[in-house]
Amino acid sequence: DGIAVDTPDMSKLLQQYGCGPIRFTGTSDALYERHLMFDNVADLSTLGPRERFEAVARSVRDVLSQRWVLTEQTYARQNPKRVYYLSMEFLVGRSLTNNLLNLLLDPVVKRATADKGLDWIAVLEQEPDAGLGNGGLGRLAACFIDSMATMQLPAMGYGLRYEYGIFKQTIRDGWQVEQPDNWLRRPDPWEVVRPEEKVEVKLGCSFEVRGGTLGVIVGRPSSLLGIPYDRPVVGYGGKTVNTLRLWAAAAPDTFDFQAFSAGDFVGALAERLTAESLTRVLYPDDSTSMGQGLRFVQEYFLVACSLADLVRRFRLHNSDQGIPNWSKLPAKAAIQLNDTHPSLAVPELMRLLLDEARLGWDEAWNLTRQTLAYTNHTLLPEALEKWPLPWFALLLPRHLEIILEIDRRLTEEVQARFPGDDGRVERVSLIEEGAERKIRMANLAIVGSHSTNGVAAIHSDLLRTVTVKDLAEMFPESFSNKTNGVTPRRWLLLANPHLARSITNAIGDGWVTDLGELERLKPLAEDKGFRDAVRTAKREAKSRFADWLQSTSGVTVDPDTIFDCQIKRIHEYKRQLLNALRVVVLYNRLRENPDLEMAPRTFFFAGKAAPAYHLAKIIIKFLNNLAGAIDGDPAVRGRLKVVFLPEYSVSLAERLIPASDVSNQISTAGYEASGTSNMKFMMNGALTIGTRDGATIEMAEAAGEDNFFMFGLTAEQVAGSRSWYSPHWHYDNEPETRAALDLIFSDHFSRFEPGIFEPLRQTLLTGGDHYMHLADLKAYLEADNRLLELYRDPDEWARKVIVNVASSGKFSSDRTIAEYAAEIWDAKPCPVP
Ligand code: B1H
Repeated sequence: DGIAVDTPDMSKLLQQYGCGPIRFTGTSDALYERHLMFDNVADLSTLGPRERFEAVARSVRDVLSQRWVLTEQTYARQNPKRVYYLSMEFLVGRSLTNNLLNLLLDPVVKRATADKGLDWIAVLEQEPDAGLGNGGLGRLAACFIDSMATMQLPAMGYGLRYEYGIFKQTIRDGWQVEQPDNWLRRPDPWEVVRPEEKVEVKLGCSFEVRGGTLGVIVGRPSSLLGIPYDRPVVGYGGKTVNTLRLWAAAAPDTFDFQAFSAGDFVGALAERLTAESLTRVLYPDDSTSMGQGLRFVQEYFLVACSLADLVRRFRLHNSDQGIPNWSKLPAKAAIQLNDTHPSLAVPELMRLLLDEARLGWDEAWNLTRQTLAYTNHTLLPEALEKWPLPWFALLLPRHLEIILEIDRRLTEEVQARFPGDDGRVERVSLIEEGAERKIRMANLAIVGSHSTNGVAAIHSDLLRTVTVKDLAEMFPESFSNKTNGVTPRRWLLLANPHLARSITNAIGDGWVTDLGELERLKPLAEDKGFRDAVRTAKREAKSRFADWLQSTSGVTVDPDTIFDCQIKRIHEYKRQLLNALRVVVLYNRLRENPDLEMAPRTFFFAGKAAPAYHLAKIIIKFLNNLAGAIDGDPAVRGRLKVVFLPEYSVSLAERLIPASDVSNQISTAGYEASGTSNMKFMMNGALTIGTRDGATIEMAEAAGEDNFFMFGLTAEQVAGSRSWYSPHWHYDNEPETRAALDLIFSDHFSRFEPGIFEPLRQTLLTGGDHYMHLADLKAYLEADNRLLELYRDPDEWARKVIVNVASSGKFSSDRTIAEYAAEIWDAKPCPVP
């Protein structure tokens, strides 16, 4: 009667979750029915899919909650070394299907929903994406916490509970329009607020937000409260349930209405709202730092709340008669800084150890360095954070003192080790001199930690040998590489059920937690049955995607065409324009020679532009106009189609990547630190056409260059030819390049908006083009030809697909986390009984 427990496996599982035999649905005291009734207090017949989603999600949370509590109890009892991952972004996406999958409960719920006649898809669609990040950096943090829970590491993510995540993108007349993402409008069923674990954050002045900028009231110290909102992070198999703790800002309960406002009660309440607005919204910039004061305070708030919280936990478990044993801190806590965004952790931890623990400088400094570790995610100069020194003076005067003392000692050390090398002193200094003095946050993070890592081999090399060469020479033992990875649970098992089933049928399901097992698929490239299974899975994913697109947007795509994708933030260095030029060349070829034999293709683009990044928005407009013009041209109908998919998100990526045949990874070599969508495509059986950049280099190495479509200048060639590179040479000497540009500048794609694409001329041609698009266009087209050639032989194509999938094992975030745990954190699993 609706009792979900009828197999020994299932009852064992529910015992593991501490639930015993529970009723998930079907009776009046089953979890789902109770939530539906008592959370809504309404006539059940009036409740819609949203209420049903909440009831299902709450039921799932009920099932995992005892395991969640037991996980924390186990850590408290065992007192292992804990890992803390500090990040301004966690791009989690949806949680319901992921949690069900990781709890191994999806069969139960499938049956229960069938019993109840629930429209499961409609229920799932009710969950908004938790869009608490911009792109790769935020999604990496989400993959990492999944891997850490799966590997039973005693780990915790710390971030901010933005009320508004990354903006919603709509396209109007081809232009990007931003809409606020009010994802918490409806109560979130996963989070648990823990007001009793609030922390206080002190600031050297008061501040107010007016028109989006931060106004400072000097000389009036203030304080804020950080309220923790916890989200469960379920490891695969449901053994470990870790915590993602997100901080929300609030005004202190003791808020002094009298002293502050002299009777202005309403004004005082408005000030309270100011405090709460600190965590209102995520900054929508990727790979660039906008240098906003509000962002600066957000970053400090994350650091101050998280360190206060973890130091409190440390004291609780490592004190003797009330006296904390501070020397144990590095043996009990590893703090990983996700880029420099939380790098104020260096002076904040120093402050806690100096002023609160009352340690001497040297001891505090050693403990700080041994506890902290820093990951760099980009070499783009515009992304390297530098905060004006006067802001420190106003908001964080004590931190400024500490930073200046760190800098004084650093300078002494440089002078002692490299006497007379004033240039070096200037370059490693934490302070950038100039009209306005600034603190270099990357230098601070490197000096104040024992570990600095890049996110792919080429990136770590460039970081060490070019970007921060002098610091790497001073602290060579600090530097290492940790190539990124992605979680195979969400990105293969959940996103691509058909391919996942084919793989499991062939080699068993060990790959889910040990992706290296995929290697065993290699010989099956020669197995016709497996090739057919892989082809069928791809075809299935493509028609699923086509159906979804049709039903949600009315756009028709043909699953029998090649699906060729570039989906990522819009940025000049990622070179969506290079891809667009390729499409224009192909379009010209077909216009000139209608009988040309060319496999029909659908080109998908998706991605958001930072709202203030003007050129990126023009690129979006161009892609949309390109799509429109090609659609309207009968000469290429059925042979070439371009689709710009609005609102790129985790959920959209989960739909599109499994359906893709071709993955474009075409950044200017030396600019994409790693990339992570490249790995998701590879696992899902797409072939990659790409430049030798980021982790794509290591992917090609793993699969063998024969199975990859690499082209273009290397990072060395880019650096070596920058001074003499001339886009005009390519325009003058390459007929197809010229014809493509001429077509664009003839307003062929802007017939009713003449001249709007003039800025593209400036970028690609007359402005010298920092990202050297034209230098790689010819090689791109040649690689594209090789790809099309291969496509004519479906068996060969399938072989290469299989070799790619089989070679993608290295790119599991489990492997990445194993390396962090062994080489940076010295952290061990702490299994929950
Ligand atoms: C990456 C960022 C980033 N690198 C500043 N840097 C931000 C910088 O809000 N901000 O101020 C936000 C994000 N993001 C990406 O990190 C790299 O471009 C990718 O190549 C890499 O794969 C990813 C994860 O390491």
